[in-house]
Amino acid sequence: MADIGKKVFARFVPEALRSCADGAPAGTGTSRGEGRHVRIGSLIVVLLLVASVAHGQAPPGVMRGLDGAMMARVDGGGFQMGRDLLPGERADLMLEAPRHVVDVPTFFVDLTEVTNGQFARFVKEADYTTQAENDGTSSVWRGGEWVEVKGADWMHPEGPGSSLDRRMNVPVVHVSYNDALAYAKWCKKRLPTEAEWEKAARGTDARIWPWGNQPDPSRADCKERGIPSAMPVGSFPAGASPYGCLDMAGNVREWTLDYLNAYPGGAPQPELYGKRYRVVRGGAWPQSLADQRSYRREFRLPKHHESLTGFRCVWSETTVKAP
Ligand SMILES: [Ca+2]
Repeated sequence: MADIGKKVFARFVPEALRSCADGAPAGTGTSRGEGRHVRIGSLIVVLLLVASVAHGQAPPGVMRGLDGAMMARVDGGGFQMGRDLLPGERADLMLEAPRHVVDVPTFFVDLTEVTNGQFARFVKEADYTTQAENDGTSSVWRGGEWVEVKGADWMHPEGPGSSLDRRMNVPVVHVSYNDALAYAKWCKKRLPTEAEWEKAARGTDARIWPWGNQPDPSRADCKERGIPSAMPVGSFPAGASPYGCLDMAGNVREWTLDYLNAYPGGAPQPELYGKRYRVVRGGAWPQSLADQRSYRREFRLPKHHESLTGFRCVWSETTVKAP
């Protein structure tokens, strides 16, 4: 534990110190007054880190990544992944069964989805062009259906005429799996494995949603809540996971690192499983709370991009490459 603390400290704290000196990370739209609070908050985090590492202890549970995102520590150990089949359910139609224990090494996970402000900084510094921009078109969820819109991309979420005005703290969308990988590589992080994502969302007590086992529309941007868009990240603090991760139910659904494959003991589905689809998790704002259960698995082709899917990143001492 002490080793990982020192290595994460070495990698993250210099950037946190720069953030203290420079103010808030670029693109967050923070005002001067808010910037002072960010600087004070960052300084407190850094001082806590210095104190804990100086005493040879593991770092506290939250730190700042190279992209400015705050990250929560998820201690290594086993958790219950997936769920059991209910009476009458067909195993060959249920991607999320059977429930099984997965041992996950310690990692750090973004508290929120990657925002437009953070992605804008990446695009500027890396001179990056997304898949949707190259394609010249993307899918927009409009009026309860998918519409293919020419000119829709991360900077124009509803197509030409739309913009990121007042949306810099809203999750970036119209990003493919490969776009998400590129962002993660830029800030020396990676996408979460499915197991990491699910553990960050539901902890170790096999709960259904990040906050517990009761469906509660006040805790997520979901269909039942009735908000017709994604919201600024962290708008539902009562929906935090056991590790403090926000919007893991709803807002935008999130790419994970893994291909869609059967769980141990799961029924074969040759038309779905294999090196084809990447898993997305958590559901999006037009989806019901049932679709936002933390064990639920959706999947998309890695080149896929549309207005409801974004991502968050993780960092760990162990190297994990995309399968
Ligand atoms: Ca989400």
